[in-house]
Amino acid sequence: MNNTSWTQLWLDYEKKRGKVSLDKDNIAVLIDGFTENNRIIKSIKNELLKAFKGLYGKEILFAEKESSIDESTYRIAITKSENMASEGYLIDAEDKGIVINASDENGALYGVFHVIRELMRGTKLREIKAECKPSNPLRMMNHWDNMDGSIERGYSGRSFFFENDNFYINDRTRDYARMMASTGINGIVINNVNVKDAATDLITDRYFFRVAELSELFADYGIKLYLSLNFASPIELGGLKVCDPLDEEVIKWWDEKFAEVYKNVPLLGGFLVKADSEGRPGPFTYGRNQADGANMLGKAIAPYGGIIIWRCFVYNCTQDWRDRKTDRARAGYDYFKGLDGEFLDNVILQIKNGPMDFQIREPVSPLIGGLTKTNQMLEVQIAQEYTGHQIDLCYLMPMFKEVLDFKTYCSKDKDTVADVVSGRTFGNKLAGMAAVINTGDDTNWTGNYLAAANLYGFGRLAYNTELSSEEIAREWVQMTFNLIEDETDKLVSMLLNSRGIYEKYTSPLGIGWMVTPHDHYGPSVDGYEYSRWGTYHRADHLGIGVDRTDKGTDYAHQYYPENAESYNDPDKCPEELLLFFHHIAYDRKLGDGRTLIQYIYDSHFEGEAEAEELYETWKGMEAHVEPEVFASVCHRFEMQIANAKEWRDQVNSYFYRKSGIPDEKGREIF
Ligand code: GCV
Repeated sequence: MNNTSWTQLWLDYEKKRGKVSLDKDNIAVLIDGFTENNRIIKSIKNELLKAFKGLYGKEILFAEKESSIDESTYRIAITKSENMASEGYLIDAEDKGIVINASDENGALYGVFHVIRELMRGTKLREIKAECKPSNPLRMMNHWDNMDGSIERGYSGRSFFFENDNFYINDRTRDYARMMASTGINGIVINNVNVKDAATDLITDRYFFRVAELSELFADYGIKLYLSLNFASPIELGGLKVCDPLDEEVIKWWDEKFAEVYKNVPLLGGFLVKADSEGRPGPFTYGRNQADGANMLGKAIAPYGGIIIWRCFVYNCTQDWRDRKTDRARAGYDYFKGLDGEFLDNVILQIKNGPMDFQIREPVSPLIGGLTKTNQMLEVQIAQEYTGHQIDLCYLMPMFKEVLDFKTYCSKDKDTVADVVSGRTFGNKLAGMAAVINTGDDTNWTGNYLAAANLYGFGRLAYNTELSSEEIAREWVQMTFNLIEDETDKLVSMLLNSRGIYEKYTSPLGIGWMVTPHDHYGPSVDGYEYSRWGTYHRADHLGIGVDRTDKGTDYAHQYYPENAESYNDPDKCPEELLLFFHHIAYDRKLGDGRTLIQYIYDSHFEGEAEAEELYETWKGMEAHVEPEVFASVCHRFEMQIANAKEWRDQVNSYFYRKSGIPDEKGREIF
């Protein structure tokens, strides 16, 4: 099988031909209660045709009414039933076949993809049963694609939306929308949050036509298109002197701008905004706060039903933190907590999972649940910026599950992150999850073939936060490959272990960073682009870690008391976050009796060895994987092992030199 089939990722029906069988000869689909020429219903029909043709070489019939289906034909009914949850579905067996009940087209679409998924996994048609509704109302992908075709933190080629300030809208775009819908994604931001150059013009007639065209294509799959917005547009596009959110002229400019935008792109979902961060303009310039900025836009967009997604990744990247009290981790909470309750209903705050920046391990941001009167959604990153650039294997669902399961103590019950960001805790209608996406124009979409597990996984998890990392991994492996059962198990466990392995050979115990500045791949123990004021790990000859207790930056007390108390105390702090919260002596004993320095050495040796084991396990799958895929993944593993060795050696020798304490096991430290 040649590599082009990978354009379809987990929806490669042809690949399953002969591998899965159908228990019925004739299939008819009856659509009942939905308008036949609805755009999503049309997509459903196309998908069913494609799936049955691909999987079994079978044509299926679309019946107009019940009576036209004869006794020998198995029926798939797609039935509108009002009492179902929005975007949910119920699949059940009935005498003549199965029925997919849904109250809306998105629910019907997801129900159909559920059936297809199960068929691809070898489930018999008549045995497919399910009752599903989305955990989160908003389930979004955020592209950091620039209009010149580059992608900020992209590791899979160039943008498939843009090149040379032009749009691509083609079959690949449609495949992308199909794949996203198949996992339950219902919103996509197509351009980078750092809005510069031509991207500022996305809200002008230079691009209206193309944005509208793309929004229509997305709508065929129940997906709303969103844009990232340049807060300084009134200056850059409107020729105004300021973009002060309280300035009358600025307010009027945005009112008129959104009227124009929605006249031309009526299907637009709204805007994502990065303000006052890493050089982006924002309300701070005018002495205004984040609510002033977000609400000004929220008010202007409200007449069109649009929403403003305002990021909380607001911090001063030039701050001087030599005083040991100033702490970047504090920034989100410090800027936003005091504004809780001041944001409009159509504004939602998007909060990164941790207080820093997508490290392999961080505590959950204290803003999540810290805000109790404000719409909020979780932002994670499947683009592997700090987690191996899609060279190293790092399946991220275990990390996201930990985040979702974290108990915030923000309420008596329903107080996990999953509860808060789904809107269950505080009754928010606007709520959900977003991921910075890991795609590009590489044929296989994600550079590393195995990184597609994160693309698939995020959508599935955002739709159903109850799914386990393992269930998601298994679905993906079964749909994507044709492995024997034993190998499926092995690949699933490779995925499940990969995050822990990456953490071991890079930066364990919550210390984070120690990564090459700017590029963020490979070790540089003291390196960090904003390190003018010293290192992030604050290691000296006695110990390592950042004191974020009440004796240090007091970040620990941004949490509710139950968490604050444990984070503030090195004896109670979860070990995996010890160095995030505490400066610890190298000779301090950890839970299992090992000293901190010994833990650091062991972790790096183990992590590297386990990366080699991953590769060995993969090699055992050669017989059942397409040669090109096999070879490409082998190449990535070779690079991963080289990377792991470099991390192991640099980190271990750095801390050996700093501490002067040798490895108890006498291993060579370079
Ligand atoms: C889009 C980190 C990344 C930046 C990114 C930023 C953000 O700092 O390194 O590339 O900018 O996060 O999330 O806005």
